[in-house]
Amino acid sequence: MKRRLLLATAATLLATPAFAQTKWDLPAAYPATNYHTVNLQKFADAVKTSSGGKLEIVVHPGASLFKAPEIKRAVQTGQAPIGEILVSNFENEDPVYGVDVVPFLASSFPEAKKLWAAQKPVLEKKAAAQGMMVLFAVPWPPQGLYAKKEVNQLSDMKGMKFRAYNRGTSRIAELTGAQPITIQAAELSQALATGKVDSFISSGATGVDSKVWEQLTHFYDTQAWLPKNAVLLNKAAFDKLDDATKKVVLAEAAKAEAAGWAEAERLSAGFLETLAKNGMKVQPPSPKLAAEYKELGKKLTAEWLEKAGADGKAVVDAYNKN
Ligand code: PCA
Repeated sequence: MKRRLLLATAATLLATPAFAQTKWDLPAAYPATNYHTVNLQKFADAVKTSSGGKLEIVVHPGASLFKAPEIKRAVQTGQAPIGEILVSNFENEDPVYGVDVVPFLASSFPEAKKLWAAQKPVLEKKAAAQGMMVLFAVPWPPQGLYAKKEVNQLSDMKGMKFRAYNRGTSRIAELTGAQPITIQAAELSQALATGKVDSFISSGATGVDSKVWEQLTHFYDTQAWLPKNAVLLNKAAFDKLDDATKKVVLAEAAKAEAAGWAEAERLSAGFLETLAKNGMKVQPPSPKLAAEYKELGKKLTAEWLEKAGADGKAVVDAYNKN
């Protein structure tokens, strides 16, 4: 009996591959076709190949594994070893997460990149304190205003049912007399279709993902900020990898960051063309709307700086220095 057991154990050992294979589930909140998700998939494929199959990352798009606001906690607690978050979703936890949604602080791709360089050390410190690492970040295109009617000045937003994705976008609704309703991108189409919301601020990418032309008519290209997605990694999960695989993860993360930024910028104008092709009026804001929005931006910047304390000041100072 004992002998048979021993033989069985030996057989199992022989059947095990020479290396330990690790599988990581990666929850993501945006559609499989979105360039963020495509970039994650390429990262996963590259890690698998470069690690010789030792590490497999399985991307779960569309908030199918965890809803967007739950992903950070899932990675922190190790329920998911790795996950993609919208950084500014966590402004409620700490205002410093909201820096890339401060209107007009960084409103072009080069400025957003500068802001990322300034923001990264602070985010890395926060992540480390929660047992996580920041692997890489990729921006969304500049944020504009979607509506179902003309908006020539901020007061035209009064009474709108405004979809917000975080604290900063809710605050814009509050200050303009619109009604903020927080809804993540995965539920946006549904909220538009049922009339729960009739306006929002986001990128052309999310407008295309959500086929907003089915309900909305106007897009104002206000280019107010470029929020970012970041990929977080549970540090204990990382520590379990062998040294060679750790190197692969970090090297492929750096490549994914560079590729993601390039792709966001490359696709940006095309999203607005798609909105226009589908019948939306895509236009720059009127001088009045632009001027009022800039003023609102100043107010929001001051508010944010006050809330974000020393960490916030450090990010903005580092940003202005470069
Ligand atoms: N799309 C995401 C975040 C920013 C963006 O452009 C959204 O609207 O939820």
